[in-house]
Amino acid sequence: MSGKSIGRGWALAGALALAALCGCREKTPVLRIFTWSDYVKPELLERFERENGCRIVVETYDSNEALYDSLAARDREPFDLLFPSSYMVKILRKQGMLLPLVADWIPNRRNVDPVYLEQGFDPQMTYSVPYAVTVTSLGYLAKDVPDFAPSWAMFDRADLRGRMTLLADVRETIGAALKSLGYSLNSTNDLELAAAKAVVLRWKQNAAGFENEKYKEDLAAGAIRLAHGYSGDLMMAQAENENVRIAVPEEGSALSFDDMAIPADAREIRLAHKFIDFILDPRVAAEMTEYICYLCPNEVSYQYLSAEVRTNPILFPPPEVVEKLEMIADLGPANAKYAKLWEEIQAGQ
Ligand code: SPD
Repeated sequence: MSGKSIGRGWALAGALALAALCGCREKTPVLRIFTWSDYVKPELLERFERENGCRIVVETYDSNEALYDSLAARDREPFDLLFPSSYMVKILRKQGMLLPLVADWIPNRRNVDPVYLEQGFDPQMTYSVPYAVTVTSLGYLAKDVPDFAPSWAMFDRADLRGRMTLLADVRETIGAALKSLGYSLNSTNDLELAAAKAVVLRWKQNAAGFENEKYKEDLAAGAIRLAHGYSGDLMMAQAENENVRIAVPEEGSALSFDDMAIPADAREIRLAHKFIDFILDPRVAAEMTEYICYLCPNEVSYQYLSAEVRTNPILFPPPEVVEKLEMIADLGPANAKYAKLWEEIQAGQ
């Protein structure tokens, strides 16, 4: 056999392998989603896979900053859809890490609740669409925490020493300390931030630690008695243990929207838009709200929610609570102040 025909043979084999690979990709596209844990109903993912002839792979992160670090890391498989909080959407967008959305591919965007859109940072939904709402709260065991008060001061209680956790979330926990002192959770004032750091260090001495995911199991199991937590996670703990109660601190707390956004290096851009549109279908949004215990702010979906969910004051907080909530904002260059404080807090300085 001549060298020429060996070359042709290899070329043919290569072409066939490529065709098989391409054919395979065409047959079963893979949508890679990067999101928070317990944040999608598996049956809805399966339905989307069936209806769109695709496969979904979900990977999770436990904070906006962890999401940012993963995206910034080189040598990783690109994701097709992300769920950052609005302030992180702004940061990613400024750094060219997101794609603008194609509005015509998301007809269900008309269902998004305008009340929430107006409070967000992307009311035209140019780069992001709201997915779910978090009201950061305190979860506690009613029978084991005597004289509970809806206040950040609970983290100073000596009788709860070692039985409480704080969120391992820079903006949430420094924000809680700022609120406890009567300041904005978006403060960039150095004196206010120094005072907040002192509060977090004091709380740290009294708490079991900083925790972003396991606290819901620990609370439900009675391993801790009080948790600083994301509302839906605390509601999941409540579903496991009816002794769990949830309260929003009277000094005020954080309101966050986690949004859907497509990273700049996404491969399945059309499919990611289809998924966003699927989530914005009112019946899908209602089913998702019921499962994840966070409100999907889809106005048309509210009629499909159970009465229990529709009247839940954590999912639909009354005006007196809403007025005490503050959205976590992107602070531009001052974000670095928070990162530095957080490092110092972790190091116990
Ligand atoms: N298990 C899902 C947790 C998502 C909560 N949202 C985080 C908001 C951060 N400010």
